[in-house]
Amino acid sequence: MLTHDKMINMYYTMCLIRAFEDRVHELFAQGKIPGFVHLYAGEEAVAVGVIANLKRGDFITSTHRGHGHCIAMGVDVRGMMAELFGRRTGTCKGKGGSMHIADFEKGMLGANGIVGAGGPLAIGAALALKYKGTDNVVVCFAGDGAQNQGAVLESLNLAAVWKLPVIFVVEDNQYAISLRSLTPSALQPRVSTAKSVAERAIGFGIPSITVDGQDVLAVYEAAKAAVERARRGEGPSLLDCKTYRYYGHFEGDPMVYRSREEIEEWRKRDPILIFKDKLMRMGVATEELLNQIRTKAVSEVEEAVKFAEESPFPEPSEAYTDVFTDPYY
Ligand SMILES: Cc1ncc(C[n+]2csc(CCOP(=O)(O)OP(=O)(O)O)c2C)c(N)n1
Ligand SMILES: [Mg+2]
Repeated sequence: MLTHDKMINMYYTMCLIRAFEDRVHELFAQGKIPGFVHLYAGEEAVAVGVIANLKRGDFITSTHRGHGHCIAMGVDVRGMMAELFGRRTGTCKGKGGSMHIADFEKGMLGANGIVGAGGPLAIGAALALKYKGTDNVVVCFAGDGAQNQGAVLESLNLAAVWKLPVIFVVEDNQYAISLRSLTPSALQPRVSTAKSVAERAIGFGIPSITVDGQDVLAVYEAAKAAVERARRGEGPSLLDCKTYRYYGHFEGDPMVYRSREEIEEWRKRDPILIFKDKLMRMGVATEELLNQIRTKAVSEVEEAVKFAEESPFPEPSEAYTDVFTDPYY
């Protein structure tokens, strides 16, 4: 059972992710953030609902849209913002940027610019945990588009064969850049003839479930069963979470492939508003308290922006430290 404190905490984390992403959207438009940025706003319930089931020693692998996963794992938002700004105080000393934030101490094995690359990393980590004989688990977050990458399909197969403690979490936001991927549509056969990723998982011998990705409590419950199964040593599961991203594929995306009406429709089922309504109806918190929590999240992000802007850039003499490319190659 979720305690009231834990639910309030989950609400705060969702608000913190939203505040972070909304602010980054503005900062990017102002030209303050270099590189590519993919925002998670709209998908908060997935990261928070799943990660609320994790404990110390568990790991996650992430995607190019990884800020929400980082924040839900407890990565410091000041370091994250500084990382986006390319500053020395960033989580990865300003050298990774949005798509390469990793914080091993927190169990966050890294955002990843390579679509589907989290699959092999997750099963590698899970194999290590199994060897060590712990009851820790690994969550592999990946998009709907990533589900058709060979590396992900091989990871599903190996995870099932080796009975690894992995939870595959599909963030089906319906688009892979501008292509409608697995969601049934006139274009569906261009990508896969399977009706859904959940259905396809059965073929690998992996139990799966389709989840309302806008309802954090539904995600929490589905993930709880999958995490418990993995901790018992019974192997992997897959959660197919239906969700939606509010901003473009990347910041700067003209979004010609979807309508304003479609976005408005999804915003009506906003995960933070749905949770807020539930918390009030369940008597967990008053509207006043929930509004204060949201304001607190916004100020935490403001502090992070200040911290980032006041932080120095890395020294040029450190350009080749902590990076894995050969400067002479
Ligand atoms: C191996 C690889 N192929 C292609 C790309 C280019 N790319 C970046 S994001 C993306 C779409 C990913 O879609 P999805 O997995 O649904 O994630 P979403 O962006 O919707 O969160 C593609 C094709 C890449 N980064 N890596
Ligand atoms: Mg997608």
